[in-house]
Amino acid sequence: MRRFRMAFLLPLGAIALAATLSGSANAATTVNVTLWDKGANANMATDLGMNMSGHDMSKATMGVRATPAAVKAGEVTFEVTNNSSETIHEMIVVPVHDTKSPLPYNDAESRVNEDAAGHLGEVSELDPGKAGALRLHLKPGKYVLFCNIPGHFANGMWAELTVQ
Ligand SMILES: [Cu+2]
Repeated sequence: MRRFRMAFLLPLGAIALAATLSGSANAATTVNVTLWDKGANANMATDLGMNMSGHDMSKATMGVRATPAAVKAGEVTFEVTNNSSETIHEMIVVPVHDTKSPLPYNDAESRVNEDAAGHLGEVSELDPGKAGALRLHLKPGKYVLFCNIPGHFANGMWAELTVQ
């Protein structure tokens, strides 16, 4: 009798575990994104975009903070808040095809070339204090979240996201 019960219970346990795992895989994933700056009079760096020549991110006077920095593949919701008191910011999502190369950049406009970079979606031009959301279906890989108001990306306004 005892042997029978054990044999019967083990598969049930396995089914329960499988249900739990698939439940967590389907759970909504949210990335909280904060767009920040040190005020409209702060210095603007011109070389702090991802894989540009500058590397001292402590000089960035604006930025993108994304938590968590790594999420599971699938549906991902970005909840984006512009924490600036006076400057419009936005968040654009593109895939990173080469972790060592800069994004395609238009020097004359001081902006990333969004189409060439593979624009996946954005929360466009949030006024100071405003919030918006974006939902994307993301495959495993590296992505970058950045602001493409002229000059902002090169001033350090970007963050990486890993999708596993
Ligand atoms: Cu910005």
